[in-house]
Amino acid sequence: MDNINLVIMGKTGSGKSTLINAILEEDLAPTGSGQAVTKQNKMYSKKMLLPLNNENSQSNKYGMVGKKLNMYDTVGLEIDTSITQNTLKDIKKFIKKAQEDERDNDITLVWFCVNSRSSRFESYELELIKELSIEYEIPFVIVITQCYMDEKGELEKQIENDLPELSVVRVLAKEYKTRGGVVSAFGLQKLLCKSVIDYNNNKIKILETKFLRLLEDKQSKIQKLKDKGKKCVKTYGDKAKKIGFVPVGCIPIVHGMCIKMMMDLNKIVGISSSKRFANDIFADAVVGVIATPLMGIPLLSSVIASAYIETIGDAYLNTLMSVIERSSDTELKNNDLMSKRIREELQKRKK
Ligand SMILES: Nc1nc2c(ncn2[C@@H]2O[C@H](COP(=O)(O)OP(=O)(O)OP(=O)(O)O)[C@@H](O)[C@H]2O)c(=O)[nH]1
Ligand SMILES: [Mg+2]
Repeated sequence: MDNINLVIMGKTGSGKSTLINAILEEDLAPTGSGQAVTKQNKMYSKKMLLPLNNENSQSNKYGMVGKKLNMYDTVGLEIDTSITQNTLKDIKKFIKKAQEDERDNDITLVWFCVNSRSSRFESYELELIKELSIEYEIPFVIVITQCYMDEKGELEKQIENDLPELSVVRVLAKEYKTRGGVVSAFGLQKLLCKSVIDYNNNKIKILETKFLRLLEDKQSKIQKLKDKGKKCVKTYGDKAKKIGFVPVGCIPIVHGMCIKMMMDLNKIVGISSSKRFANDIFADAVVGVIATPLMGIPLLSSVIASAYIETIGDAYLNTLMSVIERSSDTELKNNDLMSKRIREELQKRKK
């Protein structure tokens, strides 16, 4: 028997408990309008036969495969309340536990309910979905609930636009009586099929999104470091401009500034370096990266001194950036490894 672990989340009154009762074909979860009805997260389980390989199958309402449906009904979300914080803590615990206990054919996913008549899809809902799906690598299906009309509304279009990697399914969990007649429930079977049959595809999509997000994060982090590094180099260059005429005897002072600048650059990118290391890499940088080492020729003016410092700074910053770009987060924390890579990179640039 496979377990299907479903977390049902969404704003208060979106129809979470009604949906659970409709799927389990039993009034297990209390429902109602007005104030929040579900006051505690609660799991409802039932063994069911589900025809999960053909969503149009008419042979049996839910088909032929034996599944245990564990449906976790949760307290309605509200913006910035301590109740919602506790609800989320519980939900995270539930997801983690379900994922740890998963056997080969078990699946764990979230149905996020949004009332079709909501005026908008809130930004906190969007952020929450993104955060949870990425952190737990868990597929979400967005369930547009209480759909009395079977046509795509603005809300649904907005959600599809905001979350293109997720499935969106429209449902009416319980028939709706109007003066004009009765609108029959619809969409439940499609919801189950989308959740189970598309599970692997959806999981892959989440992993892809996570990977792209990590890549973007890394790139923007690198860009920030680069900007900070450039500022640092510029500061040292400006400092040199202020020292006025630079006689030959002052070259050690200029070199001292370069070494200090390189130590600062290391610090900016999170590498702690000893003065000795900075001295060594400075030698590498001067001999290797700058085509004509200025050591031998007199520094005639502060403008040249400043250009000299900035050239070394830029070259060293580029070296640091290329080392960081190809190092993982764990590697970045290993100071010895980073020092080794910086030296190797400088040697490579020398050739
Ligand atoms: N006819 C009909 N009514 C629905 C449907 N879904 C929800 N409702 C009504 O909407 C109200 C709220 O539904 P609930 O299922 O209690 O909503 P909930 O999300 O569990 O709400 P909380 O527990 O308060 O967070 C109830 O009066 C339901 O009868 C539906 O598919 N059809
Ligand atoms: Mg409820």
